[in-house]
Amino acid sequence: MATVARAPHRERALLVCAERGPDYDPEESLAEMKALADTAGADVIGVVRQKVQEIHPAFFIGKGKVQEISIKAKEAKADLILVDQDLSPAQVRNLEQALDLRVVDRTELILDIFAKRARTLQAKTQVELAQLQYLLPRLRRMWRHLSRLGGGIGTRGPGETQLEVDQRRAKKRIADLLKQIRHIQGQASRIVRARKEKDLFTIALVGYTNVGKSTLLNALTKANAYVEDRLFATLDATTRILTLPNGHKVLLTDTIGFIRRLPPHLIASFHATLEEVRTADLLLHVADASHPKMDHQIAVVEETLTQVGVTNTPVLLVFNKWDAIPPEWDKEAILNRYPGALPISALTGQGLDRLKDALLHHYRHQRLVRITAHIPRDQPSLLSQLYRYGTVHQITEEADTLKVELITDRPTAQKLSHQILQDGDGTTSFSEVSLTHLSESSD
Ligand SMILES: Nc1nc2c(ncn2[C@@H]2O[C@H](COP(=O)(O)OP(=O)(O)OP(=O)(O)O)[C@@H](O)[C@H]2O)c(=O)[nH]1
Ligand SMILES: [Mg+2]
Repeated sequence: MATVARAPHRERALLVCAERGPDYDPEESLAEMKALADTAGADVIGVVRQKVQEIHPAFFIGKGKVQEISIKAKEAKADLILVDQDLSPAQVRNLEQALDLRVVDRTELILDIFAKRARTLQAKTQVELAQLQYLLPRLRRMWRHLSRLGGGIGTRGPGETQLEVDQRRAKKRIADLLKQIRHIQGQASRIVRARKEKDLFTIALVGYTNVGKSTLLNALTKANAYVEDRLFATLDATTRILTLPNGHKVLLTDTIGFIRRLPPHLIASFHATLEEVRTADLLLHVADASHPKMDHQIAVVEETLTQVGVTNTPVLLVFNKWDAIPPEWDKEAILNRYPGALPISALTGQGLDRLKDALLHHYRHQRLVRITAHIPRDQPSLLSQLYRYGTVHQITEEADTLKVELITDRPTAQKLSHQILQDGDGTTSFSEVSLTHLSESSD
């Protein structure tokens, strides 16, 4: 009874692992479902496994297995059945009827966690939408349960009317939520536009859930983001100012973590929150190096980024939790597999200075430009302006002009080219401003 003693209100779940497809990894699925169940507030008190060669249309798993689950569930006094696959509404309904217990599939479990964890209005609205969209085709199942408790009325009659009422209500609510989400999306887009206008450099933390993104945000910016050793601790976007080693200020955003097979409804309704990821100048991909499935998790994050609509954004990969790698693992081999990735520990601070240098490098690479301005020798005011606007790299005297090479960021360069054109005496004051990406060797 240890699990009950731990927290009396926790639910007892019997987990059904349906092994299906060439990519199915029993160990990974078991660990993931246990973590998801734990986060949702349930303890896995038993596991039933089945290899599913052919999906049974009515039950997903084989019909004979349903009997076994039923016996085991009674023995173990399970409150509900968790299935590590996504089931159709009919399959859930059939299983529930056969087992006389609640059946929750993987998507519903994730949605439940999101609902439980949502704190802000935006996150709550987004989760509710995803949940309702998921629920709509399943309403019949919910109503059937009620009808059964009420004496097993057939599919026609007042029950059907109630179902129609419920469906209408759900549809109306979905429409309202969509309206609210459009409003949220508008706000998110305005914030991003304002940032773009100011040309603020934004870095977005991305990664699998529970890899330490929020811990890293806190470590780098002294923020106070919520950290927990459970899945999906973060469901909003938190943005903080990060000061780079040269004193430059950029924005660092922490947001929702990814998981394999993230329900599409969630991706769609979290569009506004993921706007931060889509519009970032740089992605800081945080991986958990102490996780046995790190390679797989990295691949899932890359896939999800594509799904979310992120293309062509530069990515810097870091191996977090470097402190927690088991001593027998070959650290060199991990680093060799991902050239350019940095080992860090958000917890101990190891490698964070190198990370900041790497971020600065990326910032410079993307944002700093070299300007070459030819200014007349008799216009010293222009020269002093150049000094004010950036780092003067080199001044070369030419026939009538001074050739000044200056390094600065792009918005300043644009302002400057304007200024030189305005302040100069027309024809001779300004002959060239060329902006080129600063190459790696020159910073
Ligand atoms: N050993 C070790 N643990 C870490 C490190 N960084 C984070 N953790 C732990 O990992 C757990 C998850 O950290 P979070 O920062 O909440 O992870 P997250 O990526 O923001 O997770 P979600 O928001 O749930 O996606 C916490 O228990 C942290 O204390 C690290 O460098 N080393
Ligand atoms: Mg987090």
